[in-house]
Amino acid sequence: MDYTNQMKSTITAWGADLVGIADVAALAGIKTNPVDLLAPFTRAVSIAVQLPVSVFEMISDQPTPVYAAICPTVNRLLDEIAFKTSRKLQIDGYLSQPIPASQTLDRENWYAAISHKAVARLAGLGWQGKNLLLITPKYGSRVRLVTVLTNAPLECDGPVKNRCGQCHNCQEACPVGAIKGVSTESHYQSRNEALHFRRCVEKLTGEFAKMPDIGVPICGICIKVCPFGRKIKHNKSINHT
Ligand code: B12
Repeated sequence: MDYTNQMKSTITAWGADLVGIADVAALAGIKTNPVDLLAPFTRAVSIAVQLPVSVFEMISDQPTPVYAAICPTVNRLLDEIAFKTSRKLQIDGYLSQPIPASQTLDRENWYAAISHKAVARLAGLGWQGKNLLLITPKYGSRVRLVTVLTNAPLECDGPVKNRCGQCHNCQEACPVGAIKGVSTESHYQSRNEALHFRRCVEKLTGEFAKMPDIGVPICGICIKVCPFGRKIKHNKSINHT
């Protein structure tokens, strides 16, 4: 097996559901903190972990305590996988840097070190949907993401086609009408092109995060109603009588 596939199967064995490689050159122009974050690197490894479908099915018009508890658990798993990935790349002789799964560096404008969604899209994990999130063909947006930057000579994957089509489920379901319903073939030029961004931020930070047993700015409604990844296979041999 070549080095890229070896790395991908090792990362999968550590608990990742999806792994792809983005060419850092394709990220030219993206906002990063610090501005020269990408300078020493040529590749970005994008890693996704799926959340249980049932967690989203329990959400109606607000996030649930179960969802609030699971998000940090998945972030911890992602951070651990990213750390181990980075460590292995370093042992193999390459530079590497994990970017935390969920760390906001600018709380006024809501920016992290780099957008995991942008990396994931260029690594072929999915497309940027009308809900502004990464939508994967298999799990929809029911995944959380992490990124590892490296200069290892990994083989790159490429973006996949946007499959939102005429679906407007997320736009119709958003409790504050934040989703504009605009399609993109690649990615939005600004968050405001896809969202009434402040409406989303205010609902999540001003209301949902202040609810008892929630405490974090989460929602989950535009994830739940997305048709991608919603179906699960039932084991027909199980007798429920
Ligand atoms: C701050 C933050 C928030 C803020 C601001 C959200 C926002 N839209 O920026 C708040 C608190 C509101 C929030 C809300 C949510 N968040 Co949030 N959030 C983050 C965080 C920590 C940073 C995001 C950031 O820096 N955005 C910067 C903007 C500019 O990036 P962007 O949204 O991707 O959009 C631009 C780029 O993608 C760019 N782009 C895309 N491709 C390319 C390519 C090139 C070459 C260039 C130049 C640009 C480019 O174009 C877009 C417009 O400029 C990330 C973790 C991370 N490091 O990515 C999680 C993250 C984005 N959040 C996540 C989630 C799930 C949510 C929520 C659903 C809440 C929840 N858990 O229920 C909502 C969804 C809101 C929505 N519909 O967008 C997940 C998304 C997973 C997925 N499947 O896509 C992430 C990745 C966390 C994770 N580790 O998984 N979040």
